[in-house]
Amino acid sequence: MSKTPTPSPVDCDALVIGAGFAGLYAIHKLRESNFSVTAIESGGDVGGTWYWNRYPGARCDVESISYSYTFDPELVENWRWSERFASQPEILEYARWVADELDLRRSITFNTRVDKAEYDETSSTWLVHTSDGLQTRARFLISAVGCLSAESIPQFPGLQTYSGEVYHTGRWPHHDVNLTGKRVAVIGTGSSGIQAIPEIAKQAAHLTVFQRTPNYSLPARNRPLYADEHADAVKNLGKRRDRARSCPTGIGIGFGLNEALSLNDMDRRDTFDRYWHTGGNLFVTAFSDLATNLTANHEAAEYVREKIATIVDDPKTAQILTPVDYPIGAKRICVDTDYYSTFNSPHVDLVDLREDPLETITDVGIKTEHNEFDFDVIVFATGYDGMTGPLTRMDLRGRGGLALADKWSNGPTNYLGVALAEFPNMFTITGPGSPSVLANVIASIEQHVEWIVECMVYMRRNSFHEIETSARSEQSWVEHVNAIAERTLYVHAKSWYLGDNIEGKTRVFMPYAGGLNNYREKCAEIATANYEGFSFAGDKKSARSTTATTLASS
Ligand code: NA7
Repeated sequence: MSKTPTPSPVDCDALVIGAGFAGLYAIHKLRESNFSVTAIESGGDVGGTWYWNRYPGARCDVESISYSYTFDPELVENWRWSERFASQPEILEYARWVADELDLRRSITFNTRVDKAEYDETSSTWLVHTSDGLQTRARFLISAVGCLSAESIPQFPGLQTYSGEVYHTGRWPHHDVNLTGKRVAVIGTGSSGIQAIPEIAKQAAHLTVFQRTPNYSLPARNRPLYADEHADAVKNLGKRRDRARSCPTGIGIGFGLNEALSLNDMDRRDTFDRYWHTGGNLFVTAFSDLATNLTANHEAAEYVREKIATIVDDPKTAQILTPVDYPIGAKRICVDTDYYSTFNSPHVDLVDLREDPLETITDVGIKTEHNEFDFDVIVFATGYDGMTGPLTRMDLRGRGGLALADKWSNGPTNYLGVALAEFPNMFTITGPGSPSVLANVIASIEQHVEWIVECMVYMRRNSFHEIETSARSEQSWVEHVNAIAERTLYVHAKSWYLGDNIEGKTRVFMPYAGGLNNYREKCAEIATANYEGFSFAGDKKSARSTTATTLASS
């Protein structure tokens, strides 16, 4: 970079977008490192995903002990999860508690959206426009918007004419939704639909599920979390944290050591039985090659298909619910409580949209090619514009007014999943190109936040006021991310990982599939090499005085 623009005063060192788990830790870490910070949150409270996803049955598919911050031993000791897999209300309560414990709320503006943020090249700052009509100037823009916050309702013809109640799982109302005695439709059988369907079935007079693609779902076998498990998690925090960081999944448990086909049929089945009865999504890690070898994967898929056939009474329904045309785990694996058995209830029906496609939403319900249905309520469990949507839905503009949506029109490009060429001084926590959704997202968040803040400290120490990556660094990272994805079975299914669920979205595998451990190492190497792949600009004197001004207000 040739020019070294003079920094101008800023309102804060960093503006963080979002106050979910990523935003909360970013605020804390930035403040701890003496950066002034303002966070903008569209919701009325902290929690992000867990603030919005209030649908019946919403629950985390990562075990509570792992789905917790690890950066502060006191937080680990003083919060006691009640269940093995925490429910949405409990996780939201945890986020609220953390915000209070660390006094984070004073840095957050709630019920406010970032509408636009533009990089000012003359001052190396971001000017952020928010829905309250205010503008905030910050040296750094840090996105903590999450990967699954831009909900998607497909534009079904007639949608606007429907006169009943309409809900999306990811924007479930904050008031009570009474489904008792109602005729309810659920469209979508991904993780959200699969969690919601058994709970909705308990309330509704009649439930009709509209399925386009069947999913593999594994029993959660949720249960109370025992006191000794909590005590062990506290006592062994250091070890747990190290293990989580040095394994691909970010939960301290990697893939099994054996290849699936190295065992005879009976031993392989015993292993699958063990995982199936233990519950949770670790079933897909039972063998070392389930994510990379189609033949090995077929064995696991067949095992689950057999289970579906034994749980579901009606053979035709079982057949519709059985995935056959993609490997297990290639779409995000689902974890459920009583999903398949719900279809044995006489008041629950399944419509196979592959056989009977949805034509229109009518004023009273849904019309498919062969049938018409009346509903009091339609629930869209139709997912998200994953990974890129939360970012491109804001009007983010880098150098020369370049819009992020234009830069990413052919798929996301960035460096390490954390920084973008032409968008200096901007960082994305768990952005595309990082492990994020393929690992324990809390471990991913902690790693990203720590890396970003350390980078900012490095800049302060060296009096740099601008950091930017290059198109070349981006290209090499994107090629690396794609090369890893091509070696996995993820590319053998249509999924939101590839943007398949959003019409017109370029098909690119977005997350980094090389494992959190390898990713961490790569990030650490780059930092140690003075942030190889980035360039810095700085004016010692003015950069220092700007920081001093803003620190005074923190
Ligand atoms: P998902 O996993 O994207 O699931 C969305 C579901 O909606 C899935 O079954 C889709 O079928 C279905 N869908 C989407 N568009 C349509 C249309 N046009 N017609 C019919 N059906 C449709 O979203 P979730 O909210 O369940 O889960 C998202 C993530 O949250 C999950 O992976 C976890 O990480 C947590 P399709 O499979 O596309 O045929």
